[in-house]
Amino acid sequence: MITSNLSNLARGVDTAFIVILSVIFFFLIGLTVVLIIFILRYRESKNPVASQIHGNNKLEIIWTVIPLLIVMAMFYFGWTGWKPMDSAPPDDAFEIETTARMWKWSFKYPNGKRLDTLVIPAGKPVSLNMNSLDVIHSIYIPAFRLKKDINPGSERNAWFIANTPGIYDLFCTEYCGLEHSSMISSVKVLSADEFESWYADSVSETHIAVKTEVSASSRGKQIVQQLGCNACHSADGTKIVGPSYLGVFGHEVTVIRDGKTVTVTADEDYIRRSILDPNFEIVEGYNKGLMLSYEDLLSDEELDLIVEYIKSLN
Ligand code: HEC
Ligand SMILES: [Cu+2]
Repeated sequence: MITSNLSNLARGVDTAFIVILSVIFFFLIGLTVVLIIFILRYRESKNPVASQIHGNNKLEIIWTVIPLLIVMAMFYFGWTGWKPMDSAPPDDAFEIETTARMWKWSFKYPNGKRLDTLVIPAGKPVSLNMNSLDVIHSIYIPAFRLKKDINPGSERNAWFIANTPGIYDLFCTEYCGLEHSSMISSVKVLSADEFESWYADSVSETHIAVKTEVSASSRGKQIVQQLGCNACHSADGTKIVGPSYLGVFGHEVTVIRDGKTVTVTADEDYIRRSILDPNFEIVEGYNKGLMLSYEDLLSDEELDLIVEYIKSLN
């Protein structure tokens, strides 16, 4: 079968694609052949005097009706492929809160689990309730033929059924700024049984795979990587979108607070405040509103680990 069956949406999209592509190829080849025949048959040496033709109703009707039927067929397949994407999710759909922000995906499950990859059961409808915190993003899972814009301030839904266990790409397909290309993640489709035990497993309560054997600062580093902070911050002194973490801790930082320039010492509270309420004070020379609060993404323990990491770079 040429059409994919990885999700309930795939066949409709592939069918429309193949129908349209076939029409295109038919005309590409047909017109090229006719062109060559005409060049040979009516070239000047064979046909020195041009013949003048004045209208032909039969031809006019034929080349109006046939293209009309062709475009109506394309419309039909396009419509039937798109319709299931626009329908309301079934009542038994598994709902996942999907949040897009510059430049990270976050998937929150009904039991509080939170991850940056999408883990779902095979053969069961999954409904993504999607929201953007900042700009327009667009979710794209090519294998499932799923693609939908996510606009800040209005929740949108996308639902589908993944048929086959496996790992598939998921990314943002709406150019959303400097690190747009790092908004890449994956979908892990598990069999229903595997999903049940994964879902019930409380160890991976959040997306932070905290390993207890390693030091606090390297666990903090892991968290910072997983949350996507490094899209905007470096650890080597390079300015990206935001200041580098290098040598911030314990130093004086000039910030704008309520329109006034003040100097503060970057202590633990300052670091915490910078992460939970980034727009309370803005580091001089940087833009307001780029960093958004991570309050709902971090536990207190994780926040402490991040502070340890930034301290360790001093
Ligand atoms: C979209 C880009 C972006 C992301 C993602 C981001 N930040 Fe920021 N961050 C900024 C900008 C811009 C500033 C400077 C303006 C300000 O103070 O809010 C900043 C400031 C900071 C500061 C204060 C630094 C200083 O030199 O005083 C800290 C600490 C910080 N961010 C930590 C984090 C952590 C930890 C994360 C991930 C959980 C993160 N940031 C994610 C853009 C970002
Ligand atoms: Cu994006």
